[in-house]
Amino acid sequence: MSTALRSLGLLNVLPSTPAVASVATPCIQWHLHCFATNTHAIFGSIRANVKDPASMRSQRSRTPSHRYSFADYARITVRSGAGGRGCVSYRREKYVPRGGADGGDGGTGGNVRIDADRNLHTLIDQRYQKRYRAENGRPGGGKQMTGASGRDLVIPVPCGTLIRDAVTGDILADLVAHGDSVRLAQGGRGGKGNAHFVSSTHQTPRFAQPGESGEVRDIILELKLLADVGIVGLPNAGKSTFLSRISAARPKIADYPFTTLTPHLGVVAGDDFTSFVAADIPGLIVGAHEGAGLGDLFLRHIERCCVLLHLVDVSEAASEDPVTAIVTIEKELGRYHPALLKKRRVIGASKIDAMDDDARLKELKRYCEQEKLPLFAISSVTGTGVTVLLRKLSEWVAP
Ligand SMILES: Nc1nc2c(ncn2[C@@H]2O[C@H](COP(=O)(O)OP(=O)(O)O)[C@@H](O)[C@H]2O)c(=O)[nH]1
Ligand SMILES: [Mg+2]
Repeated sequence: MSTALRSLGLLNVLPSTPAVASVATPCIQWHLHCFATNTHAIFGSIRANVKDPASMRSQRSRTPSHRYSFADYARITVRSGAGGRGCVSYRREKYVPRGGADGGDGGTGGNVRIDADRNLHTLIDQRYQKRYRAENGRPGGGKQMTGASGRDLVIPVPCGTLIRDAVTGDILADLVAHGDSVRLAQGGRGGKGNAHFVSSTHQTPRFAQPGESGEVRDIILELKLLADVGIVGLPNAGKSTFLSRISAARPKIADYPFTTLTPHLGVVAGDDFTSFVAADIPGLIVGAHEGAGLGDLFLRHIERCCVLLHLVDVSEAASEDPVTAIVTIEKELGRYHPALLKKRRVIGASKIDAMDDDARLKELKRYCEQEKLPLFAISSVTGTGVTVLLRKLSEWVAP
């Protein structure tokens, strides 16, 4: 995905500075520039108020509630530093009569950057700090001294964070690997000092430019976990038990629905297969796409998975028969995003140790043959069929 975005040039996207007429004097150029920037801002905000139904829908369905402890979404405002103002000053020195203008330029404002950091795992910091501001440039000084530039502000986020413009909904960057970085707001330019405006007919200019103001942007950060295999299924299908069997992850497990309230990642390593990362995605029930239960908020985490492991309880204790359970979940996946159904999907018939007879399993087999879905019968408690399934998953996720 990130490669696709990179090839489209979506990384390091910054608004361009409006062109200024080259015939104007530097001072007029400056005012023209300010006018152009303001006009740009006014028309930008008018455009932003035009409601696009598609983007509205996607915004609404993805706006999470803060009820969940897992911080995978944040809306922040970033502001780059303003440029320092130029200085008005004149050279005064012994034996140098009429020393002339020597006001220096203001320093450039700091940029705001977002960097992917492999040591972070959630967007918890951005849940508490909503406003970020880079340092302003310092004003210029006499003796043609340029002001110091403002320091850049770097906001570290976990790998797998997608950055959107909060107003337009456009994707600005997808920071997948450690060290990926995007500049979101460029610091304002420093104003020119009066030394710049000296000419043969105007030898003592008594003005200098003010610094350019910084950019302000509203940004949405969405964390999409970087897992190879996404484990989905109805509550109590045995997803968390399976993840804790195959990895060191310890999600909460119990025989009531919604035991697990946040996604969990686990690294699956074996002697005879390549290791991969699996994610337990909780909360899918009928109507999840409309917000039932935990809603479909966590489905964003399987958008990057290459394989979906769909677990279904085939024991007698299951509340639904396996085929109905599969159809329910597939409908929810399709409603969230049809592309999810184009991913490679595997059905895992779980809890086979608790089966009294294999009627349900046979029915499921028929359905899977008809739909051409691979089926694996497993038990996370006894370990039956688990290694075979893991080897197959590892084969599919291997690059
Ligand atoms: N007998 C048996 N019980 C299981 C198995 N896997 C999970 N369970 C039980 O099923 C219940 C729900 O499991 P859990 O992993 O929390 O399901 P989740 O909601 O899909 O994460 C728990 O009481 C587990 O002990 C299994 O393979 N065999
Ligand atoms: Mg669970």
